[in-house]
Amino acid sequence: MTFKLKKIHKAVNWNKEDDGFTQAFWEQNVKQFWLPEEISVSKDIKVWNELSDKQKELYKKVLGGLTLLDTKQGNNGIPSMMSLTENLQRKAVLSFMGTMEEIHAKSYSSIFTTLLSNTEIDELFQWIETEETLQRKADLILEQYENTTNQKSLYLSMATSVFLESFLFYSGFFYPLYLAGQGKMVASGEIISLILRDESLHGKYIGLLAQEIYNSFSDEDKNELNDKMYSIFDNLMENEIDYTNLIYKETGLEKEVIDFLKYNANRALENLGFKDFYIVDEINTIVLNGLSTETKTHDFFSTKGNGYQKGIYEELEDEDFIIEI
Ligand code: MN3
Ligand code: MN3
Repeated sequence: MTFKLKKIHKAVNWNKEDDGFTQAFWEQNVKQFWLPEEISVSKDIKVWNELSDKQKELYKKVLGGLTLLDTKQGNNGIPSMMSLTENLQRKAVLSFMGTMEEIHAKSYSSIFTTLLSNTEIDELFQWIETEETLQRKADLILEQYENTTNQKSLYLSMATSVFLESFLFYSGFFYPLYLAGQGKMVASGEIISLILRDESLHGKYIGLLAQEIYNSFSDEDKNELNDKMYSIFDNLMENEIDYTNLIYKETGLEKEVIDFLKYNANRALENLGFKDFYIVDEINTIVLNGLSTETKTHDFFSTKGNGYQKGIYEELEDEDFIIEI
């Protein structure tokens, strides 16, 4: 029987480097692997019970919003980018990141199940589905992810992904970092730190892939992509400010959260190879300390350590990411 092959099927070959950075990112991603089951959120129950109703409400909402974003990133964002990525090592790195998105999404549920009643959890998931600014955020992101059909739209999906991971998440990260920095909700804060450490790596990697695609275009195409990219950026920021003003209402923290968003929006643009867009004068120092992705040695007598360690974990340095593409 003769069998005519439609095309040649290739296998991923890790024995050679396809580019100067993907294997390093694979290794770093794998080293950072963690599971929520390894952090005992029950340590937070006592503090949780001492928080005011308003504080609890805000905490639940920021985690609810983050759950939606991680769900979309795992189910839509990563698959859309993988679908048009030809290189097999790069596909593997993206796939690993996608798995981590599902772990992030699940880790919020491990916090909910420890701290909330079933009714409260149901109400929260109901809130996620009905809060307009949150739904609109998902809409804006999915509009791009679901239209990834060629290299230009792949570039814009990667830019959207970097905005999501390096910028939009931070309206949610702010409050857990703010409380953990004051010794409150420290175990949950540790989960947030681990997620943040992952997102920081994802934003850098996808930023590099995006820059490579961008550089393959003519000046005319680059101008067109710039306009579209900044338009996505503006729409996301406008909505994010509305979302922040809504959930942080009457906390007195609104301005600080928006400054923090702007600071991280600049970092997202940097990942894509663009200059800062905002001038940000001051960031809440408690929260800024929490941004440090280094794993500190756990100090059992204080609440400062985020000491989760698995295997060998080396601190990421900015120099690790000076990569010529
Ligand atoms: Mn994530
Ligand atoms: Mn991510």
